[in-house]
Amino acid sequence: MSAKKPNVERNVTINKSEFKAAVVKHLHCTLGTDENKANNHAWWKATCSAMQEQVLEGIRKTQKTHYLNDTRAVHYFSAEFLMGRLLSNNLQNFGLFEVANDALNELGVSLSDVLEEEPDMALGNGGLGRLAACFIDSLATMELPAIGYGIHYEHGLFRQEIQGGAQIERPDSWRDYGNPWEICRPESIQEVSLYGYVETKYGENGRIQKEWHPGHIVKGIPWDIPVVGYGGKTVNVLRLWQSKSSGYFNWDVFNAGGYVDAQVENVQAETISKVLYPNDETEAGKELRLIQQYFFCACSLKDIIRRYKRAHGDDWSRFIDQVVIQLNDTHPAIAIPELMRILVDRAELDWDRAWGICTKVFAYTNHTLLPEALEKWPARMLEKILPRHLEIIYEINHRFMKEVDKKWPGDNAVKARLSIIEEGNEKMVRMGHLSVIGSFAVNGVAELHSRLVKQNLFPEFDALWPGKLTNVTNGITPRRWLKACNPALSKLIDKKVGADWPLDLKKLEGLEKYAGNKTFQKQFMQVKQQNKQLLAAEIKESLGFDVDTNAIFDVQIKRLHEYKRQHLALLHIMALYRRLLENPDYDMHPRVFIFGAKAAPGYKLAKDIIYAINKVADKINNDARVNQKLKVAFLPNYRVSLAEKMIPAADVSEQISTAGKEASGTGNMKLALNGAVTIGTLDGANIEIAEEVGDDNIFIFGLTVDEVNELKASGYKPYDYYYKNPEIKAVLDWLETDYFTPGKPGALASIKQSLLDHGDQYLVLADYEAYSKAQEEVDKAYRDKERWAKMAIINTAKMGKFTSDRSIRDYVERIWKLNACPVRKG
Ligand code: GPU
Repeated sequence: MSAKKPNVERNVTINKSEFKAAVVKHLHCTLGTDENKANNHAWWKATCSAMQEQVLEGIRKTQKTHYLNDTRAVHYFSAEFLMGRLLSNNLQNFGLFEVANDALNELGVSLSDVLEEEPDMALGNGGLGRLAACFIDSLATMELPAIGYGIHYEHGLFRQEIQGGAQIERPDSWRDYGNPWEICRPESIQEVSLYGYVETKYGENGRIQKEWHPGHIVKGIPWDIPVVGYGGKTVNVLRLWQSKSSGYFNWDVFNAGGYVDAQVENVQAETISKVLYPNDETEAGKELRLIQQYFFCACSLKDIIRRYKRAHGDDWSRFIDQVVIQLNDTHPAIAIPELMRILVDRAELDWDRAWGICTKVFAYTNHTLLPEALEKWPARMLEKILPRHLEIIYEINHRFMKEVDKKWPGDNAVKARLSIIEEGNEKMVRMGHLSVIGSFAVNGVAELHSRLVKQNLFPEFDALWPGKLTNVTNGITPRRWLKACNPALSKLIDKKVGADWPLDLKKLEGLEKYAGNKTFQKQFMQVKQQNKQLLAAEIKESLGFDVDTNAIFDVQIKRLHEYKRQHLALLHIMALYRRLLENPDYDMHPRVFIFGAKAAPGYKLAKDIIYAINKVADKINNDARVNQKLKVAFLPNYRVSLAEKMIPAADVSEQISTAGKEASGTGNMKLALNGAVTIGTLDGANIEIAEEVGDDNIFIFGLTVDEVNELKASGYKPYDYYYKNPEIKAVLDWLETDYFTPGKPGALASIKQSLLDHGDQYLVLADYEAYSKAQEEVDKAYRDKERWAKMAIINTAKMGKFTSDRSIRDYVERIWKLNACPVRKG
């Protein structure tokens, strides 16, 4: 094996016949079935169990090594981890993919069919959750001591069905038939308090003591998901907490004959980890969500402290050397007052010492500037659920306000802006402010975004603590997002630059010298063609129609949000349709527009946009006048495993958010890595992608951040564009007819309304013409086969910067100060 993969030293050696024997053993002894009866699902489970033998050995060795070396570790706190499927990834990372493939083959089973049996582990909404998954992959690959902490949601992100064009949400049940990867750790159960009141006591030395008398106690049960690094040496874990009632029965009620009533408390406790909130970049202010956040933070902190005390007893002096906690957005910000509570109320450290520890342990990543996504909790809600934490937050704020007064004496306006507490009708606690104040480092996720965080979101914090606010540009794991999802391209790359690019993505630059080479161009585009055929088959199976694989595959995949502007793409599609109807000879290369997007269930306009895309698609796909040149495919239930099929097949990557709104984007990186050319705005990481590939290899259009601000300041009037541009007028008016929704005129009118009467917040109409022109450039470029092949190759070649290994290296060197801890055999 090591001869085939020279640069990856592996810790696992198991051959085909041993793998076969292990699979059969698990089929018999774990699943109680046999080769003749087993269906693909059983084969999947047996294969996972065979892998899990290797995985558990890896976890044991890793944990022992970390313990013996008493390592400093990063603790990645995130309410979301969007892991997707694990079997193929674990096989790849252990270097056992071919072994498993051959072993199953000999058993008369197809590995690719077996892989399709695995439900996605969708414990996240979108980019933020997938970033967490890429980061823990990189951490394990780079042999860094790390643990992910999150929530063991029983139901992950909803499954999307499309009925009559509209999104319907169905519950996701990733563990309905058991999950072979997770390991329950009852020995590490924690208890978490909620509600109740705070008692103030006076100690002997006059010291004020606070005691929280909770009203409820719930149990947190840890489930460990293995995180296998590439090479199979380090296997870290993702520890997810499941909530349970602390006493299975309330015996008093039970004995009084209230058996059924006693269950109510159980149900309430178990509700905490029941379901993932499906909102992306909006805050609901729901009590249950705050409880979820506190629940997993409190469990995780107890877990960290238990581990620390095992090595260091009650000596807190080394805590900051051993522990760093990264807060993935503000969702886990409540961990800051929780650690203060533990240190001050429980460990009885004085406030300043406790605060000194806290502010050396936490670091915070901001993922958005959208005001509706910046978390704020009503002080009254905090007081009810976490009364002691609210007191601690007030104390943190009180001391912070004194610091502000030193810097800006008597300036009440600056105090109001910087205060953790927002005064108003209802007092609110600003979790972003708490996070900045309680952390030693704060980062945005792309250069532009981080600059805007400093300039617009937290300008005074930047002045107060120069250097605290910084940038770490996001990244993606090339193991999942190229090697595993695009085996044909991976093999072609191996031949040109060697096989170690998954660990050193800059090696892809070695492809650049072949970008103009006709033979290589042909090979590269042949791989693309193959991948397009696979996606075409998926479209046929899922939607029932054929698409021409010679057409441009133009892909927009991401959560549905107005700022991401799927409706800009839609208006352009309608315009192309109209141009083709008006002029059947309208000169364009055939194109298939392919979408994947879930809308938050309560986000009306987002759902309307999905409906409109599907209705327009129906009409176009069935209109023989145009459907040789134009097709639209909305693939339902967009998720990680579907992304893995769409991304390798994309020619064009749509990254068309309003400048300043997309913090980074990571789909942009995945698509470019797989040889798609971006059409995009100067937003988020698009800017850095453009820097890498060069202006000739990307289609940039539209307003810049400065131009957006100027236009808004000068009073943006969307009606001007409507009256000035007849195409805009025609397509917007078209939405109001019943052309796309026979018998239901006006069914698509809300989109027009939002763009005209509600002010077009995201400047869709202002950018329309530039977008439409850029699309003509795309069309022209694609028709020049050599030019396009060269562009596509350069995109792949220049994505080295965007490996999540580089992001993690940035965090490690500039923020976490961690050392790798190699795990060896034995
Ligand atoms: N992001 Br806040 C989410 O996916 N969900 C959220 O609730 C928030 C941010 C995304 C950003 O929109 C995207 O630009 C970024 O690439 C990603 O987080 C990871 O940083």
